[in-house]
Amino acid sequence: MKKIEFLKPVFTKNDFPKENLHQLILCGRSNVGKSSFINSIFNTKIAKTSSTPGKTRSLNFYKVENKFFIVDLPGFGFAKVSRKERDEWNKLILALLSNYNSIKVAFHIIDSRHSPQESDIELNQFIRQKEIPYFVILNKVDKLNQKEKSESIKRTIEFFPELIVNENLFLFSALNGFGKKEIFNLISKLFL
Ligand SMILES: Nc1nc2c(ncn2[C@@H]2O[C@H](COP(=O)(O)OP(=O)(O)OP(=O)(O)O)[C@@H](O)[C@H]2O)c(=O)[nH]1
Ligand SMILES: [Mg+2]
Repeated sequence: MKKIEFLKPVFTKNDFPKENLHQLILCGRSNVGKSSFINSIFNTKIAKTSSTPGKTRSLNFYKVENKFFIVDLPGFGFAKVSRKERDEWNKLILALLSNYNSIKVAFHIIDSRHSPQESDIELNQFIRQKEIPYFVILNKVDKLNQKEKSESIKRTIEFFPELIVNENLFLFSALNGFGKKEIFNLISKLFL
């Protein structure tokens, strides 16, 4: 398995790592399983997860094989975060995506049981506007049967017609590892 280490939590622009490595950015609504994604893909418990939304409160930088960063972002759409904290996060994420000089790929994680929400649509538009290559990952498919998996794909493509299954749209379960091999191959192809 690949070596992953937790580099540091980032709360302000000045804390961004100086090392100019490529970045895989994990984004999506709170509680969709962004931190669990890291643990599952790298067979580790390095990322803190919680059944209570709002667990990740900083931009958490992980370094993989000394080759690239994975950046685990705080989820959006979490009502209990104060306005001030949310504004700070937004500024920080904007700084990460806009100014920080290195190649980035975004993994937009969505709960496969639900339609994309307004905030997912905004995120999709934002990523596209920044011309960041991105992939959508429908997580928690362990909760779906075959028919529901197909429905989840169909529904997601209705919102984001540019998506094609197994090209830039993947089914995944951090719980039972469904789709893990495909996503691991994708990460290897992109960064390793
Ligand atoms: N059934 C199931 N549960 C999952 C899966 N992935 C994550 N979870 C659960 O969903 C909850 C949220 O997971 P996290 O990984 O903390 O989610 P997050 O997106 O990092 O959340 P924030 O840090 O709040 O943005 C936890 O209770 C996880 O155990 C999955 O594939 N299947
Ligand atoms: Mg998290």
